[in-house]
Amino acid sequence: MTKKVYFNHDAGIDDLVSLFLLLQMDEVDLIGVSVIPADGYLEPGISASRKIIDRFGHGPVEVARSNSRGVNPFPKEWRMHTFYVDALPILNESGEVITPESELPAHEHLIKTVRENPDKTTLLFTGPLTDLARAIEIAPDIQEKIEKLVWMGGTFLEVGNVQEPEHDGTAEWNAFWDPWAVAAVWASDLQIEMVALESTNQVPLTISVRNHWASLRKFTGVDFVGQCYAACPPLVHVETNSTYYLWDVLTTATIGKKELVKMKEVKSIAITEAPSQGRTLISDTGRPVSVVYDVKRDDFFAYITDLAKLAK
Ligand code: AGV
Ligand code: CA
Repeated sequence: MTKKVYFNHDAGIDDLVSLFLLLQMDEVDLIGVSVIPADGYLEPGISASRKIIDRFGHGPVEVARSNSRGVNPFPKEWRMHTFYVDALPILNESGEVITPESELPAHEHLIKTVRENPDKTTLLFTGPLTDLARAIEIAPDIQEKIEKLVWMGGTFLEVGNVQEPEHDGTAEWNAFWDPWAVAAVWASDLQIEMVALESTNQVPLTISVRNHWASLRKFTGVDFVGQCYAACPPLVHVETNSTYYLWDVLTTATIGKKELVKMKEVKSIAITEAPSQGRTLISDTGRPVSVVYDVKRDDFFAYITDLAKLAK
């Protein structure tokens, strides 16, 4: 049976690669996409999403534009990546864009799509949770029609990936962009599966991964993935906060193939106050979330590379 999936992403490289991979999964029926301008820019994010669906999709999917804005902006250098993907020749070869943009803002588009789906919807979020928090605030009824939320975000490690003045470094960026949205979703009845930094630390983008994709570039889809990731520089001598992991792609892969990861249930709270804004913390007083704590690394890379090979 196919899963009905709604995808909200924030237009980073791995968000856009995730969209491409979702479109190749037999077991996934993608019923809607929306873009939030967090770790990317909105205009090229909408445009690149529509072109990826045109080029690599198998039917109509609407793309909606978020009007949500975060409290802690992402670095501009990272956000610029959206423009590089949108400008890739393979996405511009046809010279036209067919996939429609919704007239609704993302959170309303999410509500409408979930309500109109006769089945339950799986939500995939690979950026901040703002649009979901707003959707359930104005339409709490949709929760009953949501199978689960699969989210790339948060960490239970002591050290996250936010290195900013006035922050203690305990948060992950998607949570830090809008800490109140995390708290609102934590307060909901939704079932939550979280791919946290402890999960993605096992899948860094190494030179050997890049070279493997390069060796397979005769496959259009594998070449596309390699071209996308070429927009972020390979840093080999230092592990900095700009080292790239396959954060969102791992999260997306768990939807197509659950066996790639091991999950455990913990209880968690979401912190909104400085200096730990956006921290997700294990606590007996918290709400249950399933977190990925182990990845079959080789199987994961084989799975996504095989999916990319399928693309025509
Ligand atoms: O914190 C991980 C999230 C993921 O959704 N993003 C990137 C992924 O899309 C933020 C981020 C952390 N470090 C980054 C990020 C970096 N070095 N470059 C770009 N984005
Ligand atoms: Ca992202």
